[in-house]
Amino acid sequence: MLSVTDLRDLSPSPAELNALLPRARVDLDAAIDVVTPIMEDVRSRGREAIAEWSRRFDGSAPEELRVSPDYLNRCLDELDPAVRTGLEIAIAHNRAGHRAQMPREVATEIVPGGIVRQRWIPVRRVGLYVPGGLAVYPSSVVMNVVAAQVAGVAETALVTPPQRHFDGNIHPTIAAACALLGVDEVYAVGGAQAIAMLAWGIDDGEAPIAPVDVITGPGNIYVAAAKRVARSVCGIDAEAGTTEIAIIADDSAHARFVAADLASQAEHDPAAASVLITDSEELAREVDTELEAIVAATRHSDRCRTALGGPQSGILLVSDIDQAIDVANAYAAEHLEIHTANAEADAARIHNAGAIFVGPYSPVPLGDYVAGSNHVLPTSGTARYAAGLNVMAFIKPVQQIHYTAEALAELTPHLGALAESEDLPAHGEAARARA
Ligand code: HSO
Ligand code: ZN
Repeated sequence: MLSVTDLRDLSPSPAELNALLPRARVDLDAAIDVVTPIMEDVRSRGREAIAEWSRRFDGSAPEELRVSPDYLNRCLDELDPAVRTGLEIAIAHNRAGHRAQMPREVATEIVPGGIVRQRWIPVRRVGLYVPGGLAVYPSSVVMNVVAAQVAGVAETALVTPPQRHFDGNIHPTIAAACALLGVDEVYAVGGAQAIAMLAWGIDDGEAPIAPVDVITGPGNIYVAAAKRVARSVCGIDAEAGTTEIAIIADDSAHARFVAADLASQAEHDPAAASVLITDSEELAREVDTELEAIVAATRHSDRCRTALGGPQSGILLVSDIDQAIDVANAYAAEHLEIHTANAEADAARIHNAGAIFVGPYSPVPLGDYVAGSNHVLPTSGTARYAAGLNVMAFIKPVQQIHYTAEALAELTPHLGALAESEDLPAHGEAARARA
């Protein structure tokens, strides 16, 4: 089912290796051309434009853009108790995981009486995008909202597409998750029109919607493109595109576990990428056989088969685990699992991955829901420089400077010399004025 690329006798340069790796090519520039006029339209015509674009792309538009608190609460009341418990556990675990990310404020006495304080200030208002396409992700509500709440964000506006099957309202499980998390500013709008609404706000006479400081959340290529456009007026998180899983496995790995995890992410999208990097031909064969069985029996069989058979998926045969690690670092997967005899030590050598899952009992779906880690992660190789969603997306490091008269006086001659060297005498005078 998976195609095989043999890298064993090759010692490719970084560029050659990159060309050999299975990777979907995404044309974000073309998507930017599509979303720009939509966003301009929303910016100038507000609600009316949103309703028109929603009808066109989502097949329905809600009567009221803002979801009523009544609907949110009713959906929580009617939520399957098992799902409610799952969400509650996900929320509690994510709170713990994200609290650990919060940096501490530190005051450093640079010179006697001269203090630089490193503060971390949350942005005031954020917009969170929750997709509602092929699959509906209440878990993404948890991932976005908990990170923002732990960071100390004051206002959260959440957007998610209207659903035709629910009379243009948002998906009931997403609504219930919002209610559970105490998010009551929720809008039934998706796509580029939602991103435009968040970025520029709406002020057309009816209840105004304020622009946000930061937009986060995963979405399709048009949402990603819209976030790039919005970046001119607000902050955005890293781009999370179509899901990817890469697994490093040696002959100690359990083929069924490996196959099950490859299939799990293939289920997201026919364009999802599942990549096995192994030095064991036997394991490669076993995994492929297991995959056949898993895919034949699973509910989204067609989707999985397309994803696993696509050029973005495959098996990479390597000579040893050292090469496997080099290949994984070059690929920079959104999710990387390590099923090797020395999994923890091998994990320490990974420097490019959105999130690293160590050992046979840490599958990606654990991280998707209840591990306490965030599942909004950088894709398409961007894990080389970008991080998954975390509290840092919502807080700004700000330095606060506080010197005494004596501390300033000590440094005034040095400041003056530097100011003179830059031909900025008024800078030196500002310091000397206090002498
Ligand atoms: N694996 C997806 C997240 C997700 N999985 C949501 C299930 N629900 C991207 O990290
Ligand atoms: Zn997933």
